[in-house]
Order: sequence, then C-alpha cells, then structure tokens
Amino acid sequence: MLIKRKTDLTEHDVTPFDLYKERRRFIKAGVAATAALGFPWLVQAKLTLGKITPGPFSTDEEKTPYKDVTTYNNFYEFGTSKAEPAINAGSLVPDPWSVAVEGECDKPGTVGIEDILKNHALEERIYRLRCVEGWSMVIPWVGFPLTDFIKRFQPNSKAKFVEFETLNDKKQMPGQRRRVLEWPYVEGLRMDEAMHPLTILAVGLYGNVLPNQNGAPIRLVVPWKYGFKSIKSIVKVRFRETQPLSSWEKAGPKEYGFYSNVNPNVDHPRWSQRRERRIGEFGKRKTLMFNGYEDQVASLYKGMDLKKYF
Ligand SMILES: Nc1nc2c(c(=O)[nH]1)N[C@H]1C(S)=C(S)[C@@H](COP(=O)(O)O)O[C@H]1N2
Ligand SMILES: [Mo]
Repeated sequence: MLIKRKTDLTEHDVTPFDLYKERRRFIKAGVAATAALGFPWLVQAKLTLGKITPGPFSTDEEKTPYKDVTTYNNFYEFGTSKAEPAINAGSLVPDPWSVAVEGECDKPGTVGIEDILKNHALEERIYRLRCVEGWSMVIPWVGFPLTDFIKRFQPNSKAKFVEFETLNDKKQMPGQRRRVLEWPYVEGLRMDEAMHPLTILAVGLYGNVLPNQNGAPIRLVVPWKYGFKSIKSIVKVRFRETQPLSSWEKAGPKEYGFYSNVNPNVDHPRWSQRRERRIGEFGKRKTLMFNGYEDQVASLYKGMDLKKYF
C-alpha cells in the first residue's frame, strides 16, 4: 500500500492535533477496510472498563442470564427478529467512536468514547427492562448518570428536551437498507427526565463493555419507560426547546407516544400492558406502574393525564 506524504512540510508545521487527527483517520480507514472485506473479527476491541462500583437503585431480583440478554434483542438496525442483532452486529465498529453534543447549550462539542470512559466513574446498576411488546429482563448495566454527562455541555435556559440519535451507516448497520423505521433511530426525553438520577448512559453490562447487539459503545437506559426509549449506539445528543419526534412516534403516533412510561393501566391499542413475561420464566407477572420505579419518578408527572400523555 502506498502512503502519500506531504514532503513539503517540516515537522514544525505539524501540530500534535494534526498528528492526532491523522492517526484517527488512519485507524478509521483501516478498520472500515477490514470490516468491508468481511473480516469484522479482525477488528480488535480496544475499549476496556476500569473500576466499577455498586450504584444506587439496583433491584435484588434474579438477573436475566447473560446468554438471553445478549441473544434476545431489539435492534432494528441489524434486523427485526430477536435473534438477528446478535448474528449481524459484528459489522458495527464501536471504537473509535465519538458523540457530538449540540443545540441549546453554552459548551457544544464532540467527545470520544475513551474521554467519556475516563471522565465518568462507572457504576453497576441492576435495572428491570420492560419492552412494549410484553416481555421483560433484569440487566446489570455498567454506566453513569446521564445528568453528569449533560452538565459538561452547560445546557441553557431554552433547553427543555434532549434528543438522541443512533449511528446512521448502512455499511455498519445492514438493517438500515430496509425502511422499517426512518433512520437514524431518534429518541428524546424531557430535560427533568434526562436529569433524573435513575437515567443512565450505559457502556457495559455484566461487568464488561457492551456487546454490539446491546448498543455498543454507549446507549441510554431509562428503566421506568418502555425499552424502545433506551436508544442504542448514540452518536448525537441535541438540546432542544421543542419536543423531539421519536422514530416510533413517527412510525405509529397512535401506538407510541413521546412519554412511553410503563403503565399497566394504559393499553397499547393492539394489546394489554397489564402483564409481562420475564425472559426465562414460565407464566406471567403483573406489570408494575412505572416498571416498579413509581416512588422515584411519579412526581415528574404530577397533574398529567397519563392516558393522554402516553
Ligand atoms: N437504535 C436503536 N435503539 C434501540 C432499539 C432499536 O431498534 N434501535 N430497540 C429498542 C427496544 S424496542 C428495546 S426493548 C431495547 C432492547 O435493549 P437490549 O437489546 O439491550 O435488551 O433497545 C431499544 N433501543
Ligand atoms: Mo422494546
């Protein structure tokens, strides 16, 4: 392979930042070429997690086995069946990765995943996850409060909502060749929901980095809302004055609302939400208001008609 050099430049003309950019570009090109050749397994996963301490709000319910957490997934960017993400997500390259933060804030900017891992103390939080389809899991996430991430960018007084976007790249995400949803996948939260201490950005599960099918290298986890609010493989965060329009609202506004709080008293138009099947169990459990996090989050919705704001 021929490498072009800028021979007219001396080393004094090249700043450390140029070298850094060049190195990143080179790594990116190499990784993309390797993946394109069909050898995604040659891409070395370089991300590692440091110290992890036990965080608050963990349930002591039995954890869903690792095997189920990582092979029964919803990640439409890799196919619409539960098994497909684990089979197809090898083409996702989670490192290098960066998240761009923009919109209504004083300090917009882009941060790399290594920077994120270095600057946030990681906690384990064992949360229930309730899918709108009627199944649930208990997952030991590794992450940190979203509010700590948000503060770094100093949202201004116009920031009433936060919008999130997943990577948009047909090469890495073959499911995006089909228009089952509008791409990229978009989700949003009201600012107070985003800054609630239960809301985390997860970078791992079961003590290790996130498997690609679970939203590597960084995804949202909002445990009192239906699973689809917990957007995976985030590349963009935008502070907004107006309420974002999520991919699922766009696809079915009568079926999926902006709030999408777990609520056994508000049925989906095509099925009841009263019960759920915990993956790995026989029979059904009762679905709990706000997925069992009512004490923590009910005050966020005081005075709101939850049938209207579903
Ligand atoms: N980008 C993106 N994020 C996504 C989805 C998706 O299809 N694309 N599926 C959602 C749904 S419906 C659920 S239930 C959870 C599942 O997360 P898990 O596979 O890690 O359990 O991810 C959510 N995040
Ligand atoms: Mo879901």
